Amino acid sequence: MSASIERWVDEVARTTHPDQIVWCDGSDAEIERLNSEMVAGGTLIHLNGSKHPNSYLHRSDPQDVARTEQLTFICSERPEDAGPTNNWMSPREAQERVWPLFSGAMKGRTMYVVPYIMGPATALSSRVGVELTDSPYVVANMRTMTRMGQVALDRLERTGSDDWVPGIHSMGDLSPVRRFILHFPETRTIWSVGSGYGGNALLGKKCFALRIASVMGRDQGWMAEHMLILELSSPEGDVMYIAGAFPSACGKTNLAMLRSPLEHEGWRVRTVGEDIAWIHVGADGRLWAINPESGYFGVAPGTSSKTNPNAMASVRQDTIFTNVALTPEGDVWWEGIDTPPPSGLLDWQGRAWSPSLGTPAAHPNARFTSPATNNPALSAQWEDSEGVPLSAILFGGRRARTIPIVSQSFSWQHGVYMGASMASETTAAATGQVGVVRRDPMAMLPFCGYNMGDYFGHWLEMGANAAIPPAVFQVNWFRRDADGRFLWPGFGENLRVLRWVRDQVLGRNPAGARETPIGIVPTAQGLDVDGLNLSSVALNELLSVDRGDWASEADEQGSFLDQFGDHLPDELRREHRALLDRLGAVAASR
Ligand code: GTP
Ligand code: SPV
Ligand code: MN
Repeated sequence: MSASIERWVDEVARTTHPDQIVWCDGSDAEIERLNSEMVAGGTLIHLNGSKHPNSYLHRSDPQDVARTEQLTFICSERPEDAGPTNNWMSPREAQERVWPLFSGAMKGRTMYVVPYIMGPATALSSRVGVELTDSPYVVANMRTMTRMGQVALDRLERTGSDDWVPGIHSMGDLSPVRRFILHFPETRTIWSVGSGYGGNALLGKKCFALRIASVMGRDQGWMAEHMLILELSSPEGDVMYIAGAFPSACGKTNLAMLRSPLEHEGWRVRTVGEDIAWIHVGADGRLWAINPESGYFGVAPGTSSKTNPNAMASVRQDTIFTNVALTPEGDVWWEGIDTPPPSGLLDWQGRAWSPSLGTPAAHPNARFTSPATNNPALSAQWEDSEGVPLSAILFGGRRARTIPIVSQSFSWQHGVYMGASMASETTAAATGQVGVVRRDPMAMLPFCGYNMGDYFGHWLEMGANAAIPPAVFQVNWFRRDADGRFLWPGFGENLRVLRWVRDQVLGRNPAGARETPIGIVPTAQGLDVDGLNLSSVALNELLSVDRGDWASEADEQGSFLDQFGDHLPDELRREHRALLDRLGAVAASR
């Protein structure tokens, strides 16, 4: 056992005063014991084993159901290193204001020592973390989401490395007034207090694998991204890997698990990852991606056997459901699942519920935690040590107007501009107003551990270092008609867009694509919409690039990027000017 870990555990225990300390080994016996303790203590409900074997329901504190971005800080020495889009707190203020919240915080509780690996156990690019937590629910989730326990200590021992990321987590008193999620990029340390919710408390996920890892990637020449990774196979036998950065609750899990409507023809989609990608330049000059996680912490509402059959199969067993509704038979229910709500339902807070209440039965950010190995569409390559080579990167978001269903960038540089300037409507994955359009560069606004201006520079550099960078696209499944209805069926039918992307990558689309001021967009014939019952008006709308909408869009992009000042790479300023020029050229030609 690593002496440095033991020393740190002792030191933290001297502040937090747990009743006992338990080192987690990740064994079956251990999780069975933890689960029965939580059931006995009332924090887990055992679900009906004939509906969901080995599965549980957890109800959060009603004030603790989503990430709290306003309470999330980057604690670099200099505010400039956090940049204008992050909350900043000096390490000294953190010590004075936040560290005291850990004092005695674990009295009457157990402190679990949770060693874990982000990435496959033997991959060179994997990294080890250790989370100290007083929440057994966090331990149970970390066991599914990461390679957890003895396997992580073994990796340190085998590699002779003492390089691990420390994270301290306490539920505290769960008051949002005393809740802080702090990241120290210089010491690569994480402190989280006052929340038990996923992204705030499962420190391997957003805190390490994105915020701290993005800093490591900047320093070491790789990238940590909020991206799905999927494998697309065609009837011709070629296989292509595509990554996609969409903001929280904007469709990564669903695209990564897409069930192809044309499976019988040989069009297949398989999942490599559904939330996070770590990306390296390969010896062959391509970008290679691994999924550092081993489970899915997915959005429940909207998930059904129609929209995402692979997710429904994945959550059939070995799953922790959080903040869904409970049926009298001990089954789970949420809005958008296959069946109408049964009577006698208890809502996500355990209160009697009926449709007449007009409130959702499941919390809109209710989640499932399932092992990746439950996914019937898991790629055979999902834990390859080298990762998979990316042919394309998609940037996506929720936009009711303006953004066409798909467009391709003219170059890597223009693709970085597309990512840096993208926006999306806010969702229930974070507390605050839902449905407000905000800029969310590369879907990383809440997850970049350093100045995003420098982050854009890192993207440009990664493309320059790759002889064959992926093609870059922007997609939007969420455009609406005048009555507010989605114009595009989405889900499985997104395969049609993936096929257009593949054709573009293979250079086979001469008649199916046209240049517009914002990028290369399908022609009306270019996108296969056979059998969709899509009116030509709807199709035109999906493919349209409206000059007026884009004039204000480009303006907003410009003022957003301006805030990065000297940190904004000149290349992006040039791309912005080039976009304005192209839009102006359209204006002049009409
Ligand atoms: P995080 O886990 O928060 O990072 O989210 P995610 O990007 O993985 O989002 P997810 O796939 O879980 O989708 C979030 C919500 O969007 C769910 O309610 C889905 O049903 C819905 N959704 C996903 N894909 C589509 C689509 O193609 N069309 C429509 N209309 N809705 C979609
Ligand atoms: C997200 O909000 O992007 C998620 C869920 O994937 S959480 O782990 O809570 O961040
Ligand atoms: Mn996410």
